[in-house]
Amino acid sequence: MRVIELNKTVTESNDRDADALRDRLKEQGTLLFNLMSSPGSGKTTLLSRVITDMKDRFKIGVMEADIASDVDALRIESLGARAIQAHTDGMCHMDAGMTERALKAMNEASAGAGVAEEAASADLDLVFLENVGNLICPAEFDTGAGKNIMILSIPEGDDKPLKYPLMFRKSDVLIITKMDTLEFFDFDLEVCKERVLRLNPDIKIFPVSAKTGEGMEAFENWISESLADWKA
Ligand SMILES: Nc1nc2c(ncn2[C@@H]2O[C@H](COP(=O)(O)OP(=O)(O)O)[C@@H](O)[C@H]2O)c(=O)[nH]1
Ligand SMILES: [Mg+2]
Repeated sequence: MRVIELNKTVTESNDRDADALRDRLKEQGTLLFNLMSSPGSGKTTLLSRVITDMKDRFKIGVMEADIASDVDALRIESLGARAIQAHTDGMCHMDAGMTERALKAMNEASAGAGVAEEAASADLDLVFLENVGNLICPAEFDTGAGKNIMILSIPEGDDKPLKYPLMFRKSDVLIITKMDTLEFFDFDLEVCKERVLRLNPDIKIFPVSAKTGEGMEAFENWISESLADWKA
């Protein structure tokens, strides 16, 4: 597994870098999703199901950002997606420069595996960045993604929108996952949705279980529609 060590980007403006990366990816027709959540809420499991369900229709790449280890990238690669593990030098988020370097390294690794270098990034339809697990710092840095997705899992509780409002405000989509565990927790789905919509009336909410597959089709349809809009 290719692992890239990323230090903090020293640049005048992360927002400007993010806009430039987004424009370049749009020209290529590659849609980058920034996936954010607490550790253990189910990012890698959700991505695994998306890859299994969608890899025959779309070329998919995944960048796994963590402080250490390569377990997530290995899991993803075994499913047939292009993958790279990025280590963030202890940092709790990815910025746009780090995302750009991780993308380049992922494409170079695949170029080495027989894909021509220019074609390496241009031929991907969907790229998912699994951001570092926490609900605070990733929300503060634009990565250059076309869409921001956050996950809240049932065991984390329905009060998280009250405690970490910024991430809920910044996200285009909220996945409420581990729906198969709803009966064991005092999570009130309707109360949670109301709290989220008060912070962000435009957010789309998909309750799913990545374990049973419940609700996944609606989320995957949203991914396909978002890509069609992005390429239009
Ligand atoms: N019951 C249940 N468990 C899940 C679901 N999604 C993930 N998990 C479990 O939650 C744990 C953490 O998942 P993982 O995908 O590694 O979380 P990440 O740290 O956010 O990438 C693992 O034990 C998964 O099997 C789900 O929909 N339902
Ligand atoms: Mg993970």
